[in-house]
Formats: sequence, C-alpha cells, structure tokens
Amino acid sequence: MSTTQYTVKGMTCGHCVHAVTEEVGAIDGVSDVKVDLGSGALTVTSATEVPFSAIEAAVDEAGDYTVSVA
Ligand SMILES: [Cu+2]
Repeated sequence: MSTTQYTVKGMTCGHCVHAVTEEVGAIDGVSDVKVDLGSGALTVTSATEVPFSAIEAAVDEAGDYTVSVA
C-alpha cells in the first residue's frame, strides 16, 4: 500500500473537488482519494505507487487544474 501527497492548484468549489476525486479515483490500482479544497492537498492511496504522469493526466482530464508533488 502506498500513500502519496500532491498539491492541486486551480480548484475553486466542490464541483472541482468532485471532478478531481472521480478522475484520480479511476486510475488503475487507486483505492482512496482525498482532496482538500482549501489547501489543494490531494492524497492518493494505491496498491503500488502511481506514476506521476498518470496523476497529471487524470487531473488534466478533470479540468483546468495543475498538480505538483507536495
Ligand atoms: Cu469548481
């Protein structure tokens, strides 16, 4: 089990949080996603560590947001 922290910039409301949670949660192997709107913190729990490129692609798919490793 692997838990990794990222920071997402550009989220403005609960809809953004929902979109990011859905897209990142759809990545293969991801079992839990937590998004904090205030801080932009994204916490991803997965069976094995997810490549950052996959996180980036999912966040990009969710909307006009930017993700970085926390
Ligand atoms: Cu929003």
